[in-house]
Amino acid sequence: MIVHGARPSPFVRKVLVTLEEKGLPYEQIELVPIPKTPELLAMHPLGKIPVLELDDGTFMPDSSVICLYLERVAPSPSLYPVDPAAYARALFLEEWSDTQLMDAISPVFFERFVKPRVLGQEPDEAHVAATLAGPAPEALAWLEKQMPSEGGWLVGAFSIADVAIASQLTNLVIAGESIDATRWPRTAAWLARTIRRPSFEKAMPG
Ligand SMILES: N[C@@H](CCC(=O)N[C@@H](CS)C(=O)NCC(=O)O)C(=O)O
Repeated sequence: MIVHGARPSPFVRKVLVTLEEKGLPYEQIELVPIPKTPELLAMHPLGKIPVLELDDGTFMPDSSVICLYLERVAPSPSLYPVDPAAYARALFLEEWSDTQLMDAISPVFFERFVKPRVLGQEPDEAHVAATLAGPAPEALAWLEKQMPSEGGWLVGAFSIADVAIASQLTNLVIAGESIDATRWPRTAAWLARTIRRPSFEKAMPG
């Protein structure tokens, strides 16, 4: 299998961590989705990353779809709870992460990483400050309430919920921010625990 995508993307990271957790062999080919080339649009109708290329040469878009596919390909270790309600909660936390959390924190990463490194533009620190003053802490306050009290993971065993949310939050770290342990102690401790996993260590950009 080949993962097409750029390692700094949180959605690509989700897929790489899932592959690592499951011990599946893969190759990764660096692909930045700007501009949306005809080649990229042929692989993904929305021109986004990641795209998983299967051994038969077909392309599978969307990190959530890819992770569910990988769970079927390699059911053990499972990243999806068996209990129906826990399964639904893990999927909801993944969805919240991919949409709400992404929107709340991505301006920091966009200004400090994508603009200077990909677009050759100056970061807008006012945009960063506004994000860190409003949307980001609102999302982190909600997330803190979902965290386990001592150790452990978001939905019982380590799951796709942990993979998805940590894949987003690591981009705050890459952009030079940290999770304030005085405001969000459970989230800070959980993130530190999560990114120490070998899967995250291997999936982070070099
Ligand atoms: N729901 C998609 C979101 C993927 C996504 O938005 N990827 C970003 C990179 S982090 C992208 O390709 N952006 C380019 C664009 O939206 O034009 C998934 O989970 O794969």
